[in-house]
Amino acid sequence: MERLIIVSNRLPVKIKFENDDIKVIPSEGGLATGIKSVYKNYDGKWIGWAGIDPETLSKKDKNKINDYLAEERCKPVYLSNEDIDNYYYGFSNRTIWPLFHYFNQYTHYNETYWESYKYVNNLFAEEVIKELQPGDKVWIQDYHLLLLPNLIKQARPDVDVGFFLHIPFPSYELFRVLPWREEILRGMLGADLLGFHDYDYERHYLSCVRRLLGYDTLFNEIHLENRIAITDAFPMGIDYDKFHNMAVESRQKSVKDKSSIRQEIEKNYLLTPDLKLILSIDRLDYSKGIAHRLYAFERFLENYPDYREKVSLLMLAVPSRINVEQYQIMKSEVDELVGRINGKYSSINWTPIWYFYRSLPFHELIELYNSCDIGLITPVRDGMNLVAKEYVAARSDGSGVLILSEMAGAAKELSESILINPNNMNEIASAIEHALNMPREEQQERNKFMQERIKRYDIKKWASDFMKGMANVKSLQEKYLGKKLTNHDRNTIYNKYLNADKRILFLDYDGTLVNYERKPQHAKPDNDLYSLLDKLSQQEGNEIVIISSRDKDIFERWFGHTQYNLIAEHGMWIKENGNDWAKLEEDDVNTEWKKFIKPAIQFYVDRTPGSFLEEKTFSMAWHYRKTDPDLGQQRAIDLKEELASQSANLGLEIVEGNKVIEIKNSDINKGKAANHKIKKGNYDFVMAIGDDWTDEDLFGELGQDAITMKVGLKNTRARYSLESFQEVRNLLKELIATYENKYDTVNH
Ligand code: GDG
Repeated sequence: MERLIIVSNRLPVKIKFENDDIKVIPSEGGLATGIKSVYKNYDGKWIGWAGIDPETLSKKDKNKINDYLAEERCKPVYLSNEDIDNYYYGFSNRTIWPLFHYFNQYTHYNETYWESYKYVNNLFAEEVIKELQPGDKVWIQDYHLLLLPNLIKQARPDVDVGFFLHIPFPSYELFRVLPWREEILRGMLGADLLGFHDYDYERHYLSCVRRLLGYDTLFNEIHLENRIAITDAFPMGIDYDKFHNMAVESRQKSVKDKSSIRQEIEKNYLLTPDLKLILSIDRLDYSKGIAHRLYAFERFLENYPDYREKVSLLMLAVPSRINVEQYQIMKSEVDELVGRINGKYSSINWTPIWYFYRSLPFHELIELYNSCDIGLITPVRDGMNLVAKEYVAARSDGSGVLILSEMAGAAKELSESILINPNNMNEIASAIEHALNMPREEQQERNKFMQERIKRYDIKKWASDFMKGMANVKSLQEKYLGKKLTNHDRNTIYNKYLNADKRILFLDYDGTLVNYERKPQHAKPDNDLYSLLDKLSQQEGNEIVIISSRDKDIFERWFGHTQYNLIAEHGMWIKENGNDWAKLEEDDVNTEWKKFIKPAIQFYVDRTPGSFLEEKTFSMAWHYRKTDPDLGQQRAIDLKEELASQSANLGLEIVEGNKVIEIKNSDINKGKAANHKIKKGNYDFVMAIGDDWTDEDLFGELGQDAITMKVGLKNTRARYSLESFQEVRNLLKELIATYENKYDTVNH
């Protein structure tokens, strides 16, 4: 059976010490339910922090805990108090959490936190790596472990890694302020599949990867040096049946079996029979907009005075991260606000806000969901917000109105709720009034749609969809990797090379022989390259042709002093064996079109900082490698369209290269130029290596007998693919060495 390793900050269990005994109680949480549902297809293990300080445990207790956890298929990572302070309360909850929720002003940039975060991610990696067996899958959860995917991938490239982020991923403008932004992005990129709740978070992540790391993306594919990673949106669901069925049950017995909260309310407050209840439940967290909600309720009481004494807000805030000062400040703020509003509006018969700062057992939560007329959920930013889904699921008779912030990921799926902007107090106040007056049939109609949707895409479906996503990535990767050169292929090529008398090697330049990244200085030939090409061209029977869309003058400067064959400008110019440059095409190639097209390209240069126009004798190119990647991409699409419409019937061709759009006469291309060479010789070894679209003509023209290779993981006509320009150089060096070895053997 396949194995699945889940990794999260906390294990889905609680460890309790009772009467000198230790108990391990499995969690009822949504994530645990989802994961358990996919476990039936896998042998699995869950690795995470056990929530316990190892210093307080005797060796015997520790062993006992490990054994109990093993029974639950869990393996603990032990973290010291200092780790928890710096990694958990520090980097996770004082840096990542606020920044990713757009609370830049609360974000701490602290080296000690960062060092601890790296250290703990490494600790997790060690534990995971110890567990791994060939063919395992690993699924990592959330923002505490952003570096873990890459730590695992580096150690075990054979293992499939998935990652799911439960909180938002912020926009580039915000993310880029993080001093460790590249490390974080690369850490996450170790995953083969990266899941987010929402397409917007996915889009932000892709944009950061493009802008900060310079990787190309094609829809949701990220093209890394040696692998494809995929991003996708998986909106997390809840265990619908559990919430709904329990609510149905609870309604049947609620009259006799009241929850502690209800008993407390009835004991302490006067309750009028027709009092309407608004429910709010969250962890006490600044992202949840709890103060906003209180101000909005106050505004409601102000704007609609007739509802005083007829409506109360029941607010449950679950204590959370109390070690972080921002949470303490917020608690005082909420306490004061509740006191002030109650002080202002309370009467003998009525308390506007009932506020409880604690967590409740599950059945009480259900009772509250089921019995309160309105669910009011107003986060200022929330990855998903499961409480909103739970409120709808637990409406056993389909009545009830959900008022939900647009800023919660859940808003996309719960569009039949009343959606509000949490910063707009008047809008929330009128939404409450609207909800109080909504006819029961309309409530049921709206909830019916939402319940159906939440039931269909529940937590089990979420987990199984993610696992399907992992399988799909694998087959996509295999498709790309299918062309990777194997050792067997290499040997075949070396043998063919050795046994041939007349060889020709067509080598594209940028991205094939040199790195074609953002820095232009990398494009110049270096000494290693000259020496490699010299050796290659000096081996008996060899002709090498550097074939490029580059301007001939640049090639003259770089290679004019050598004996290599050069083909420039897509095949317009040729220089053979150190002779002068000659035109490959007829003299009368028409270039009249250039004067019409140039202003159009110039217009794009002016509007796209970082881009430039390169004018060659027979073509014009718009380069956008150094522009903002998203802007460059967008402008490239627009320019292509514009050039296509302007150049219709002119016999021109628009070619999309690596961050360049080029327009040229359609009868000039690398394939035709190569053919010109091939015709002249009787070659028994033909090889062509290239990295972009313009090389596809070359591969097509040379046909099946030639050894064609594409650099990078892209769709291609070539027979093989190589990872990088470095791998090209290594392969050429191997060819030289194989030949030299044979030559030596023959002579000694
Ligand atoms: C993060 C993201 C994303 C709450 N009070 C009690 C209680 N709860 C349970 C709820 C719900 C869960 O806690 C809270 O989940 P949320 O999704 O609302 O919020 P976060 O804790 O911030 O979760 C969030 C989520 O991860 C999943 O990806 O949706 O955006 O911030 O399930 O029922 N449970 C019990 N007693 C309580 O008093 N038993």
